[in-house]
Amino acid sequence: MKNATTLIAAYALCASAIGGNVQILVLDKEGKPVTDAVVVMYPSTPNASPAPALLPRSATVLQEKMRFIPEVTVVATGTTVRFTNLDRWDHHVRGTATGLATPQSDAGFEARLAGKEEGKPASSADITLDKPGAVLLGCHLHGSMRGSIFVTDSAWTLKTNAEGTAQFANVPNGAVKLRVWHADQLLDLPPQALQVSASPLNQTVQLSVVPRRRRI
Ligand SMILES: [Cu+2]
Repeated sequence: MKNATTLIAAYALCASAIGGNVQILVLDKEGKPVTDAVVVMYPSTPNASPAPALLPRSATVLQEKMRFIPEVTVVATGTTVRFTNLDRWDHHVRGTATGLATPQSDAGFEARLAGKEEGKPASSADITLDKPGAVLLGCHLHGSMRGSIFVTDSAWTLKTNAEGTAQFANVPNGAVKLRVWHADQLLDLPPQALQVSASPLNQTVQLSVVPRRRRI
């Protein structure tokens, strides 16, 4: 009898660990899919991590042809991000914290990166981001350069793809708080509550803005 109880308990634990597949579609104000929106989910089982992990252990943001590449980077709190200047001219990168998570924060950073000389390694700066929230990237020398780093406190965080979707597998069953962030969405969207079960869940989130087009 004791064994049977243990078995049932083990099965229940296992069943609760198997979650559902969740797809979030982000649309702009006009109903078009939005690429590079950040989708954050907070499952009610906070210590359940996605496998394989969705977030990188480290990240690199290049400055190349007057752009930040990638334009949007998502990292976990505490991750070190390397800025590397591949252009022949200098960049003076700045990061400014913004958003709900750090409204009063004066956290920010600057890095002057010399232009790359032929045959020499590119100059880099390593910045550790230890506060959750969005960091807007800019350059003191080139006003057109825009980018962002979203520092997340949830292992369940993804950028939307070219179709505007973020797909999460095996999200723990139960209540999940959903948050969507986009650099052009200045007024943060209210978080949504989802109920995840074994059956697939599709949710659409609409921004109240039309993100500006990236200059080619
Ligand atoms: Cu620059």
